[in-house]
Amino acid sequence: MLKVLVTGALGQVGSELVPALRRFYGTEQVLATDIRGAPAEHPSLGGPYEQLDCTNGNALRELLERHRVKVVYHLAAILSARAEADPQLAWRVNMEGLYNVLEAARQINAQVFVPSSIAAFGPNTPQDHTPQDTIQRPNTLYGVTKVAGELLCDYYALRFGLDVRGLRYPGLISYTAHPGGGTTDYAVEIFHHALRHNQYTSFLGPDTRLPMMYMPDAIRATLELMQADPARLRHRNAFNIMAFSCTPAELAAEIQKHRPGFKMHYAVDPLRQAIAESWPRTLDDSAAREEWGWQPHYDLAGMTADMLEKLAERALKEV
Ligand code: NAD
Ligand code: AKB
Repeated sequence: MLKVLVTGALGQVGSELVPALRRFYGTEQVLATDIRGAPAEHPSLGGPYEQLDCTNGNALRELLERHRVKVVYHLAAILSARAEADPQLAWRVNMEGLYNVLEAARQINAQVFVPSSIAAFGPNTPQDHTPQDTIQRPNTLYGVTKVAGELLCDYYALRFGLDVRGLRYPGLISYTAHPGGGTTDYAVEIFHHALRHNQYTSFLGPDTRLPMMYMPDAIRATLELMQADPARLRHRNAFNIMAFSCTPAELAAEIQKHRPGFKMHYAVDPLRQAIAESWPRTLDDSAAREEWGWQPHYDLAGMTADMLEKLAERALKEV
């Protein structure tokens, strides 16, 4: 059986990817790791777990060899807003961590998944229907590490034949774990505030349009890309994907259809607003559709209805 290792498994993506991988490969086949010690309860627990700092190349290599790992999902990263607060840490985790993963995987010939982001684009990238292959001159440290990471993955594929694949995730919306310090976090926070307080103060302005995706679509995209026939993949790495695109005002209006009393306020954070304004508004994801059959299932309305329902169910269980 294939043995799988996930780095950064306690984060927003890992909290849903680890259970999905365990359903697919079997619980004992998937080793969840994170720099944090195992918390008392977490969706990524209930199976093998080890503490691992991905900037420690020796520890990473030792773990991959000891468990005879065949596939690595490398999720450990410092996201956009946190990276601006501590660029040195972000460089170490996002670049040294990625280099360690690629090097260790090369030595044991493991398959690797590496997420990139819409942050890999910058202010002079075409912002509407952003092409798969286009100008990438981001002005955030997070974006710089994402572009460099995409290039490093391409290099390992070309130079060493490593089977490394990746997606440029848009803002991800989910109810299982809280987001880890990004610019699109408002689109998750708004749901928690809607249910608890019936109001939310957005740190992005009302008309700030960004590409988004509901987590079930992101997890399915990840698994589908990793299973895709390599002969059909012309890009392999850094595929544009999106499900829908919305502004804070449009998301609030969608929530109001379910909760008519919901009130939206705005207190714009200049740092995160500037980051958001440097990113695409919509993406052209035709390469993903053509090369491995990408199709989103959730639009803004479907995602909103499901988020509100799932969060309300969870709140009832907690009472
Ligand atoms: P997150 O911040 O929620 O989780 C990252 C995890 O990495 C955390 O659990 C953290 O403890 C761990 N970590 C930090 N430093 C580490 C280290 N040195 N060693 C090991 N673990 C470490 O992030 P996420 O949202 O789960 O993102 C996963 C990946 O997807 C990242 O590459 C991110 O850039 C990318 N991505 C996420 C989104 C999104 O909206 N969530 C969008 C685009 C791209
Ligand atoms: C962030 O906002 O930093 C992330 C991302 C889009 O990469 N959610």
